[in-house]
Amino acid sequence: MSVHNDTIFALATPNGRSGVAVIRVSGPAALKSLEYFLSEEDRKAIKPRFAYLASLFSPLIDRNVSHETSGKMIDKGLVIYFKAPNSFTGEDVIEFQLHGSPAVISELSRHLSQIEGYRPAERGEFTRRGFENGRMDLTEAEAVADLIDAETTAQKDQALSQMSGTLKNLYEGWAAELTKSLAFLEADLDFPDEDLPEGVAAQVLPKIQALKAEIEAHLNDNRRGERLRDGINIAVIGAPNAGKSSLVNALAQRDVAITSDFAGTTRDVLDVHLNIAGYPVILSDTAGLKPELLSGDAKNAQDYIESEGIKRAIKVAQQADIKLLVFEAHQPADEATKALIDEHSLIIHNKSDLADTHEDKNALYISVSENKGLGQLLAALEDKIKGLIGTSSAPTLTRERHRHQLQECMDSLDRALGAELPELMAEDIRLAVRALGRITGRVDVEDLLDLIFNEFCIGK
Ligand SMILES: Nc1nc2c(ncn2[C@@H]2O[C@H](COP(=O)(O)OP(=O)(O)O)[C@@H](O)[C@H]2O)c(=O)[nH]1
Ligand SMILES: [Mg+2]
Repeated sequence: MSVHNDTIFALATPNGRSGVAVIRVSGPAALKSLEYFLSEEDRKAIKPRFAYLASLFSPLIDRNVSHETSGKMIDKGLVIYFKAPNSFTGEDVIEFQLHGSPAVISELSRHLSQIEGYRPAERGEFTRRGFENGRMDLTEAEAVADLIDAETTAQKDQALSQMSGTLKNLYEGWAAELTKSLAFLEADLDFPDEDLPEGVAAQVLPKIQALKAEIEAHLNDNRRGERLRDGINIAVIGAPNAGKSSLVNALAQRDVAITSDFAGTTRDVLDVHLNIAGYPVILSDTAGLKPELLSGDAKNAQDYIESEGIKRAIKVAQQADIKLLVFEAHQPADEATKALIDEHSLIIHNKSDLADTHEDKNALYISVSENKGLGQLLAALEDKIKGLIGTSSAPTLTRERHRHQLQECMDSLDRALGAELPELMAEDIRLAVRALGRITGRVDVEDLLDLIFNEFCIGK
């Protein structure tokens, strides 16, 4: 049964004009909306989980309109009834699919707010009710938000997998295993002696050790789930005039960054969001590296701003998941940029049109202005991204929140392994189970809920 007394409603589709608008109503009094807007005949014909075409009328009970306008048609559309508990929220839900007209939407919303016990929904409130009524755990609820925010296929796939319970099953499975060990320990707790009984040690310790290794492997995933959710940071770094901004524009396929022959055109870091082979990427254009500007005092405002830009460029380079190091093919390699070469960088020689030889085997030769080599560059980037994210289908944790609790769980298991008394071991295992329970939302999460569901839009 639902834990809420009030009935909420919201437009579930974007505001404004559209072909269809969906207005959702959820709560114990959801069916009352049918009494308000539908003829008795239509109301009686409605069955759960069947779409029913009906005319909606402004209710006679509406005191804010004159007598002539009550009973006037609001719109004609589909009505779907989801009977509790078989709905997204676990409560009675009515969905009105009407014409996506601002006038229709505002008229229906106004009437809904006048029904007793009805109020507009808050952000994520439908999903929150689904969680509170046991329709999904927290990781699945978080995945709903991720799915709605997903801009690329890889993000969508990850969200869908989490939404269908991959993380929940993993964490609940671990919690169940620990609970078994706990039961075993507790059965043995009456042992009077100080030492851990041998049977307990033999049964429980290997299990905890194995589980710890499994959690550790899950944590050591190179942050691939979080990277996929938040976007992969790629920094474009190089000397002034190497063609960094031109490259960013070419990859973005539009003029986002200003380019020119004047060294020092790009001052601040400029971020562009891209979709590379289904992966979300944040490409950062940066100021050209000029080591001399970083050392001495700035002589003028111009230099000061540029040196600030260079400091930022270096910071972006350090934090990036991947670096595109841009050199000029016809010039000696720039030392400051060369110093940044590592396993996370791609070496790019731009302006290949100006160079006679292409002899650096580790580099990609491109010419942005002649549109040469960009296909290879994209393919190389895709490989790097795949190397980073991995193509494994193992469940990935997608939030720092999960990571933090798993770390707590590991710490407790460590203590459990070192415990000398069964009581203490049991207590630490209990703490480890709690940490897992906080991820799925089974324990201690009241204070977290506002934070989690505020990420949502209204109507979800
Ligand atoms: N010849 C040639 N010139 C290029 C190429 N790519 C960029 N440029 C030019 O190099 C200059 C500097 O480019 P810009 O993108 O502003 O360099 P940044 O300072 O590294 O951002 C501009 O005049 C560009 O038109 C290229 O592939 N070949
Ligand atoms: Mg630039």
